[in-house]
Amino acid sequence: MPDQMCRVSDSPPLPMNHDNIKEKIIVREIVMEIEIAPGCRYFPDFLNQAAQQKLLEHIQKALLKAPLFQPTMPKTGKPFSVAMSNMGTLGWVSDKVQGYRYQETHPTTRQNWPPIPSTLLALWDDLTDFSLLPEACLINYYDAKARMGLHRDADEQNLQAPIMSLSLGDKAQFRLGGLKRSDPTRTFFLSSGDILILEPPMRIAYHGIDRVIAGASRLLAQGGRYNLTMRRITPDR
Ligand SMILES: O=C(O)CCC(=O)C(=O)O
Repeated sequence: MPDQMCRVSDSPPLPMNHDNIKEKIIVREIVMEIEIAPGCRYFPDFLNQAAQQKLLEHIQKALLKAPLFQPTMPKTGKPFSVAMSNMGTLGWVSDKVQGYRYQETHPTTRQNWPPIPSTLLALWDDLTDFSLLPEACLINYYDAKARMGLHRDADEQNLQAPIMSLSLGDKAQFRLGGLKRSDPTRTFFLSSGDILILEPPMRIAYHGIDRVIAGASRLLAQGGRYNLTMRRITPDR
């Protein structure tokens, strides 16, 4: 990857300053941060094995309450290959009739989404400079055939807030473009335990997942990959 900046820090993460953060995932003593482009910060291998396992348990617990569903494309109704669910006060959904949106409830169960685990809020607090906490944590599940086409995340009212993405399980080829769909793209792999942050000016950059490498990780018994993306939707509340 060209133009990388590599920052290695041996100091512990910043202290938490939000009352609702009770549990904290312990990561590495040495944290590597790579600036892939201004506004795209990559933390390879950030979560150690125990932290990945803990996070997986949080996801599994959330999915008992809010099972994975298969979103469909606006207008065509074509199903996504990625299965999804959410944690938080708001969750991202999509269907043929109403299209892309955030809503407070699961599209099938009609129940509120389970809360975002405090351990994830703590990571947001540690790694972003943003003063407001995320309201949605989208859970993407990729089996070996799933892909996510080039797109940008622009359904949020708050486009100043970063998007923080965590990868668990099989590694995936991530494609990062620019602010225009026609801009050149580059690819790199996201492996289990990696964190990626998109913030202005890359907050609304095009990106996607080209492919998942089956069998790259043994974290998930069934194989595949979970990706969590935490988003702030509203400007303030
Ligand atoms: O799976 C990933 O790493 C990317 C997910 C993504 O692009 C999204 O949820 O908008």
